[in-house]
Amino acid sequence: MTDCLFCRMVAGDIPADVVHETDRTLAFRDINPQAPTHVLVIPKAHHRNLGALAAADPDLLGAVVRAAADVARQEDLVTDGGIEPGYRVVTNTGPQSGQSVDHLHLHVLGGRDLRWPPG
Ligand code: IU
Repeated sequence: MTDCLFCRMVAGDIPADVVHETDRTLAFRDINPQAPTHVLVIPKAHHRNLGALAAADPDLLGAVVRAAADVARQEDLVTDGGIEPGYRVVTNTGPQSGQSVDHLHLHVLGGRDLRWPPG
C-alpha cells in the first residue's frame, strides 16, 4: 500500500471532503483551512510537485489548472467570466516553501482579503 496520503484519498482509503472530481483530478477541502474557501486540487496520479508533473504530463497539468478554475467558479470566488471577488492559487515545492505532502496540490484560497506577499 502507498504511504502517500493523497494517493490514499484518491483510492478511497482515507476520507476526503470532495468538492470536484474529473477522471484525472480530485479536489477536496483542506483539513486546516486558511481561508473561508480552502480547497486542494490534485492529479489522481502521483507526481511530487509542479516541476515533476510539468515534465511528465503537461496535459494533466492543464487539467489540474482547469479543475482549480472550475472550483473557484463553483465556490463563487469569481462570477461567470469575471474576476470578482477573486481568489489565489498557490503550490508549495520543497521544504523552504513549507510543502508537507509530496503529491502535487494546488491550494485554491478565497473568501477573504488575502495579503501579499504571503508569509
Ligand atoms: P502543503 O503545501 O504541502 O503544506 O499543503 C498540505 C496541505 O494538506 C495543508 O494545507 C494541510 O492542511 C492539508 N492536509 C489535509 O487537507 N488533510 C490531511 O489529512 C493532511 C494535510 I496530514
